[in-house]
Amino acid sequence: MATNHPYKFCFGPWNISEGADPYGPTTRPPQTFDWKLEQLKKLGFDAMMFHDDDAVPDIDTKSAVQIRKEAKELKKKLDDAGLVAEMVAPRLWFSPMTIDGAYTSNDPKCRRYAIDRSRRSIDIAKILGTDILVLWLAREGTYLREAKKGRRSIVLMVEAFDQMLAHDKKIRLAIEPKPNEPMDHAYLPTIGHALAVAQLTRDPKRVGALIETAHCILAGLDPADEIAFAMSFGKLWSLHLNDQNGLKYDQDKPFGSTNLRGAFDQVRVLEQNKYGSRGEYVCFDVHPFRTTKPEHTLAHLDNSRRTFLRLVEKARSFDETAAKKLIAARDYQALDQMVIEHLLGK
Ligand code: GLO
Ligand code: MG
Repeated sequence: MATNHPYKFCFGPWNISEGADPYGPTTRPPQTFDWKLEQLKKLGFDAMMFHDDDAVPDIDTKSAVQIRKEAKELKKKLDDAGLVAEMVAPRLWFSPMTIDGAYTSNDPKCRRYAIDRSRRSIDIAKILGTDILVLWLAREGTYLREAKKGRRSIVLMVEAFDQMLAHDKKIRLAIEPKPNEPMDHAYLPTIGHALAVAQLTRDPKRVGALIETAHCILAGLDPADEIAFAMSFGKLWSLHLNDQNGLKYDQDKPFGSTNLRGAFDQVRVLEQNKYGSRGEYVCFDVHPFRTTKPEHTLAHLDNSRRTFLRLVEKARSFDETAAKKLIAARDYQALDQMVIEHLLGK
């Protein structure tokens, strides 16, 4: 496996999940946060991702002072374990205040709640030592087109982002687009939408993106091209690698599980554009299959990292000179077979 690689890896506590789905209960017992942190370290990962309430549980019931105190305790725990926080993300989809959306709710009280909670998340991020606030805009969209005005929703989101940018001079917002689920249609479904909306904010330089493989596939787009697009703007600040079998519910399969060639193409574009050279992490937003037994509850994370590193080797050993010749001769048929045989190995 590629040992001389520049990559740093992370996952979030939610990636060690218990197997519940909308049709059935959990299939594995829950694990404590401390256990998850210990496993992260043992698996050779470098950082953890945090929702605001992964960092400070029951955040809505706590005072600002209490939140700061608990965030500082967590920071110490991470320091002691030699780990860091990659990002913090406000979880704006669980509370009764976010039923009709967060920043784009039709109720001004709910919009206020979403902005206040985002500000608290920024405070937590600062204490944990990360300048990245991830915004997966789960409920910013509609089930019903007539329920909201699309243009007004964009204005509301930009106003919310501006307030976050004003709250802290250093914070960077990494928008994680996803076209659907839980909404029928999301307002920021692709990287192009995320980067376009960045331009409307008070500080476009501090608004970038996070790409997730499955979300690109759900939008009918090629994840490798989406990565290349964001990197062309210097705006790929984080990455959720996983896999997805076509247009259905969000699957969060292990990286490479469905489309190995697509995974190779993602790794190749990351290598070509030196992802990670500005401190960016490779995160695996993957879940165990529901059928996974408790004793194998970490396999999907370890496997995703192994596959990634194997594909780094494959990207580096790909015969670029031979590929160039085939491209010059417009012999894409031979190029296609060359890629297949390279991936199949000897
Ligand atoms: C869901 C998203 C979700 C986010 C996470 C961080 O589809 O991928 O897992 O990445 O909540 O904001
Ligand atoms: Mg994700």
